[in-house]
Amino acid sequence: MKIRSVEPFILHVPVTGSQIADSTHTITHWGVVGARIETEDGLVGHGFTGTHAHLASDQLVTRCIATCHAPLLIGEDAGDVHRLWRKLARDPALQWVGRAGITTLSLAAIDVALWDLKAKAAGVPLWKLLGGQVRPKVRAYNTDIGWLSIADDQLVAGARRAVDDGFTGIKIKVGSSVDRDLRRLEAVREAIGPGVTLAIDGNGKWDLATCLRFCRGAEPFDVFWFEEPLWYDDVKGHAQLARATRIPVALGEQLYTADAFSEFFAQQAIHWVQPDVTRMGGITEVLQVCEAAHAFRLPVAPHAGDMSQVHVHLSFAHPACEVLEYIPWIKDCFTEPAEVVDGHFRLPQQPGAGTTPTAAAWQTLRRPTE
Ligand code: 0YR
Ligand code: MG
Repeated sequence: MKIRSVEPFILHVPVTGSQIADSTHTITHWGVVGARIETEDGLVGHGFTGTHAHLASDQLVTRCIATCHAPLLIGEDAGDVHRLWRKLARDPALQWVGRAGITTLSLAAIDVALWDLKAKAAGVPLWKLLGGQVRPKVRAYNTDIGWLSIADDQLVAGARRAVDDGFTGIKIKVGSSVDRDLRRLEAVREAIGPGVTLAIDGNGKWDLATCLRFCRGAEPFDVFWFEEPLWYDDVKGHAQLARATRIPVALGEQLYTADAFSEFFAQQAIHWVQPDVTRMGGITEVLQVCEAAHAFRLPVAPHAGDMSQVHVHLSFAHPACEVLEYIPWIKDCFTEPAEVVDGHFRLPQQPGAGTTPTAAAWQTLRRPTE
């Protein structure tokens, strides 16, 4: 399993409709920015991070893959995932310029590619390597019906449609104005009835005072969790909010390290743990967060920066993973799409991590890496 080459790639994939918005971003495409690693015996692995498809910033990641991380990998045994993770994550030159950020996204792509290779070499889907199937089903919740850019009547119609399609959980975005968001929350709860879990996501927009006011109004609508109510890194603020409201607090999609999660655990500032293999140092580091969460008896709901191609393997295999986000934008770019049937993800069958692009996606969606 000697590594012969590490090549970066960028795919830009359109979102549903022409664009979507949450409280902090409006986007037209999802960026699949990654590494293709080939071994001397001809095995190929793919891993990627998820971006908002801005070519110039995506190219910072591909540059890191090609010129900083690739040279550390050539000639190494791809099977030594943990050793290579440390070699890259603790490289003195890179650590000095970025212990988090672009270097982590690059590391994420490479780590996932190494796990993809490992599973392919063993001839098994990744979930088998991660300990085997721990639960019969992985419940999906639908985020794609809940964007802030969707008008009120369409939001309600979409929520109903998702429930008719078999989803038992949905998530809607908040963070526009307290009045508008409460009105939308109430309308959606009324449309879907009491039996469907309804989460909300603020994407870090509001301050504590606004969150407190919003939560007082939202509590009657049985909110499953309030995700990223406050600025991503604000441990103290989330701890205060968690004490002040009955609504559980969820976060983690913007945290780069296991250390960052530890701080939220220690301060009781989090109820739902949402690590992302595309944001942290890949599967290797997300496993560490899942183990820590499990030890604290906190449930994990991985964030879909990978649009659940990789996280579905983790969710079938790790006992802490309770529910998984569904956004269908990029699934058809892969040879085994993360499909949901009757509100649950299908168990992956193909060897690997679910990251192998189709020939069609590879030909039509690629953008220049430099
Ligand atoms: C768009 N999921 C999220 C998208 C999504 C974001 O900005 O990146 O809404 O990743 O918060 O839970
Ligand atoms: Mg979110």
